[in-house]
Parts: sequence; structure tokens; C-alpha cells
Amino acid sequence: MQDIEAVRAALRAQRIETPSWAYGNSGTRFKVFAQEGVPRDPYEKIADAARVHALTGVAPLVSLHIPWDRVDDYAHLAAHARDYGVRIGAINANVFQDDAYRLGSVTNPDARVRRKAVHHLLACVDVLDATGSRDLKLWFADGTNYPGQGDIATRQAYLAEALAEVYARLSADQRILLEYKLFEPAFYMTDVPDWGTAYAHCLELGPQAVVCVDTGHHAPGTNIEFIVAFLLSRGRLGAFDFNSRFYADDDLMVGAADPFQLFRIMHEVVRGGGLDPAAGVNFMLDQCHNIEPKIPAQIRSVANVQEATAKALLVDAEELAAAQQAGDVLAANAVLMDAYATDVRPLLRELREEQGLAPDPVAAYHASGYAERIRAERVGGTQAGWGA
Ligand SMILES: [Mn+2]
Repeated sequence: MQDIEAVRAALRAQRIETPSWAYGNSGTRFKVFAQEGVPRDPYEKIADAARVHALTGVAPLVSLHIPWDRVDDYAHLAAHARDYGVRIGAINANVFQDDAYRLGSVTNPDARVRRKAVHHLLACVDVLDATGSRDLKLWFADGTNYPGQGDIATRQAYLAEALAEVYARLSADQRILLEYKLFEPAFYMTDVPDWGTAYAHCLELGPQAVVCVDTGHHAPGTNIEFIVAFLLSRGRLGAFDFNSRFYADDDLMVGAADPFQLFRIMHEVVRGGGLDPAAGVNFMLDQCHNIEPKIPAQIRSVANVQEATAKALLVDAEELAAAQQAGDVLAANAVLMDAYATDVRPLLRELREEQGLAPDPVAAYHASGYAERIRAERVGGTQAGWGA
């Protein structure tokens, strides 16, 4: 039997970070659909993130994206976040939306473009300093569309060079989260396509470089829980970018496409001690809400992570180990499936009520009048969105 008090304590202690860009307008390469009440600046995005935290009690961090969230005074923005009861989380560097980056950023054949990209990454470390953030998240759109377009090995050397320069700039309490993605926007070769490449670069850099697993960035059928277990066991699982995919990088609400996969991932996290803050795993959402209302979609995503975590915590580790040791295939599988089949929603409702929260945070959001208020107040100005 699992110690239910330990399960409750772990769920109370879990922290989930939401991304500033989830509150702005987003879309596909075909269309961005604007929504009423969307934030006009990073201050309003933080207000929305704070609303998600106020209703869930477990989302006190918000990731920024630079330059989308560029402000003159980052310390002021961090103070604004604190006033709203949240903190600035990971700083996401954007080196993919400038014309100069057509052939890549840190792996561009032109040394001047590589310099420009590294300069931006170093400026993002300044943002870490100003906001007190720990993590610099690096995802590169770099790659090639055609065989022969670029030299793969040379580009790897450029990448290592850029990462080393940024790594050298980190303070002792700061980290690089290196994110990988199988393909897109490059369609032939991507410079950081998989966890192995990210892991190898992190090993070269040192202990403050860790891998970010974006759950949407794999080929269909990839065993993501294996990647999680491996990286965690080596102390290199730095973060998740949680989202969900059906076909490619769909950026849907986490757990929407495959809640069983999310459970399997969280099982490896729990089993490997990844819920312990000392393990340094940052549980972030990386999602875009193109057609659905944004704040309730974030709340739903937070709840989905909580549900998968609760089920993973309910796995009877002793019984599982005994069945595995005995070679009892069916019993071992049954231990996992029993936990997965448990309806943990009553437990989560109870935990929220114990913390003085409404048991159903989405319903509480709809009843709060916040959506009506931001629709009325946020009139005029330019809505935040991709490229804003
Ligand atoms: Mn991501």
C-alpha cells in the first residue's frame, strides 16, 4: 500500500511553470486568431499567469520569451510578478525571428550572424541576472532544408563554440536548458534533433547544462519515458516542456492526446526521484492555445499534470519491484495499470479545498468574472502574440 500522506505531500509540493506566450495570441503558419482580452504586454501576461496560480495553487512561476517579453527594466518586471504572487521562471532565448537567421543562428555559415546570435544569448543571461531566474532555455531553429546545403559537422562545431561561450557567462546558480526537436522549421537536417545530441553537448559543457524534454518534439512512437529515465539517472534532466501532439509539434494541452503517455513519463519521474526539488527538474508547460480560451486551457493543463503525477505517485513501488524481480510480467504490468485506472480527481479536489481553493479551478475561473473584466479593460493597444 502507498502512504497516502506522502502522496498528498508530494502533490502539495509540486510546482508547474506556465509560459508567458500561452496567454498571448498564437496560431499556425496559416492563421493567428485574435482573442478579446489578450494581454498587450508582459505585465498583463504575468497578471494572467498569476490568476492561474491563484486558482490552482501550484503554478507560481512564469517563463518569459525574449524578445517577445522585452521590457526596459527586468528587475521592475520581476517585482511586478512578486506583487502578483508569482516569480519569473525560465528565460527562453529567441534566435529564430530575425531575417539574419534565414540560414541559422549559432550555426550560420556567416561568422557575423553567429556573433549576433551569441550576443543575444548573452543578453538573455543578463535577464537571468536581473530577474533572479535560474534557467536559460535554448532552442535553436537551426538546420538545413536540403542535402548539401550545410556541413553537418562544421555546424556542430559552431554550436559547441556558441554554447561554451554562453556557459562560461553563467553564474554558479544558473543553468542552460538545452532543448531538442526532431524537425521543423528545418526539414532535412536539424542541428539539435534529439536528446542524444543535447545530452552530448551538455556533457561537454559541464554540470550546469541540462536537457529540456519537450514532449511534442519526438517522432511518433518514441518512448519518451525511456529518455526521461535515462537523463534523470544521469542528473541531466533539467526540465520538461509539457504539451501534447497528434502529428508533429502540435503544442496542444498536455495530456490531451495521450494521458497514458503522460502517466508513464511521470512514473519514471517519481521512480527516479525527479519530484524532489533537489533533482532540479523544472516542470514547465510549452503550449499555444490557438482556438481555445487561454487561461482556462492553462488551468486545465496544470490539472492534467497534477492528475498524471497523482496516478504515478499511487504506483505501489514495492509491489512493482517484487513482481519485476519475480519475472511476473502480468503482475508488474497490473501494478502500473491499477494506478493509472485510479480516479484521482476526488483526491485533487480535496487537496485544493484544504488549501482554501475551489475544488474545480476551471469552474472557479468562469465564475470569477476575470474573463469579462480583461475583455472590458484590455481595449486598445497591440495584443501580444507571435512576433510581438
Ligand atoms: Mn518547447
